[in-house]
Formats: sequence, C-alpha cells, structure tokens
Amino acid sequence: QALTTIDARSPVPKYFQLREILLDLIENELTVDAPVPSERELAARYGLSRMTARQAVEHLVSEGRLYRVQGKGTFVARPKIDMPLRLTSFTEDMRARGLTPGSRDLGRHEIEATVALGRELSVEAGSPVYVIERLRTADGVPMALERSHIPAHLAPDLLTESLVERSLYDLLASYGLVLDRGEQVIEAGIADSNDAGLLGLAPGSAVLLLQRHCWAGSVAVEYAVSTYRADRYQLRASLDIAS
Ligand code: 16G
Repeated sequence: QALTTIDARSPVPKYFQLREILLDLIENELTVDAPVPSERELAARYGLSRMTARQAVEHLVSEGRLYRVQGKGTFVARPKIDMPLRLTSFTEDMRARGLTPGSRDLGRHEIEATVALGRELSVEAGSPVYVIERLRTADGVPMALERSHIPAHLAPDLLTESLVERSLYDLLASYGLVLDRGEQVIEAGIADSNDAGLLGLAPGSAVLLLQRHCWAGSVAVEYAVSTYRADRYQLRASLDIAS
C-alpha cells in the first residue's frame, strides 16, 4: 500500500519525502478520523529513523492535517475551510460551500464608544454603538466568535432584530448600508478559556484573530473583532503585483 518509496539519493530531505507520501495517503486513501500508521511502523516501512518519521508526522500535526490523541495514536484531520479574503458575509461564505450557516446570540447591547472604539468607527467618544456578539456555526459546528460594532445612528432598531436566522449584512442593506469596502487585519492568537469553551476547543488552542473594518461609501459601518478556529480555517488572498 506504500505509494512511493524514499529516495535516499534525492536532495529532498527524507522527512519531507515522507511528508509527501503521507499527504498522498491523507488526500487519496484515508478518510477523516482514520488512523495513520505509527511512527514506528512508518520508520520500518520506509527504512527511516524514528526521528525522521516523527519529524514528518509532527509537521503534518502542526499544519493541522493530522491530529494526535494521547495514548491512542495519530489521525486524519478534517480539511480546513479555505476562506478567500473578500468582503463577504459568513452566511454567504457558508452557503457557497453547501454548509448551513447558523448563529448563537451571545449578547446584543448598546454601549458608549470609548475613545479607541470611536476612532475605529469614525464617531465621537461617547456616541452610542451597538455591539452584537455571535457564535457562528456551520452545520451546527462552532466556527467563529464575532463581535460586531456598529454606530447606532446608522441602523436604529438594529438590536430589536433577531440575528439568529438572519444575515447581519442583509439587515444592514435594508438600512441602505451596502458595504463596498473592507480592511482586515489577521493575527495569530491563543483561545482563552471562555472563547475555547464556546468554540469547543481545548484552552490554549491556536486561533486566528481577525479585525475587520467595513465601509459603505465613506461611512464606517462595522468594526468586527472575530476569533476563528485555526484548526478549521485557512485564509486565502490573491496577490497582485505591487504597483
Ligand atoms: C463575516 C465578517 C463579520 C461580519 C459577518 C456578517 C470577519 C472575519 N467576518 O463573518 O465581520 O459581521 O460576516 O455575517 O470579518 P452575516 O451577514 O452572515 O451575519
């Protein structure tokens, strides 16, 4: 069942060759949650040291292609959602993939903008701002926590609307706020125990921290601070030549 063999004379490091073999196995032969051979078996099968086998497996674990269960072994991870960096809503993104989007309401309230929040939304400190916190799900599985901040004067009564079944961007459009420009900052982060609990992750798991600013024309409409599961998402940007 070995797909290829390790070429000892190749300039490609052996662990990398094994990684390729394993990737081929993951993509073409094994299903999600299927066990992969142990490091000992891999080492024996491909004539490698345990160290080399471990290096290849560890690489794939850290990339999120495999996961380990203490005392049980190493298994094939679910492929991540490949999310293009575009100005789309969660609802649109999930539907485009044939997944059912969902939301759990974690809180909706009106606050007074701090100086910092005012700066993000181009409103004066003290201005009323709506905060909408949601747990976003795909086919019922928690994917992300989103905290959207929207200047209250732009969308009066927004908080009376349920956003459990409804897309926030659709709702904003009904106020005439059609988002046409966005900016996003992406950082690596670690889930704290609260966020980990909501996302169904072990505390200390890696997450993607996203901050998004959106505008409708020259009006700043949304400042969103989101936590996405790093084990479920990879982000894709298309790159233009810098002019
Ligand atoms: C996206 C945005 C979020 C926005 C939401 C609206 C990121 C990472 N995500 O998930 O800011 O609030 O879409 O989704 O910026 P909805 O229209 O489905 O409610």
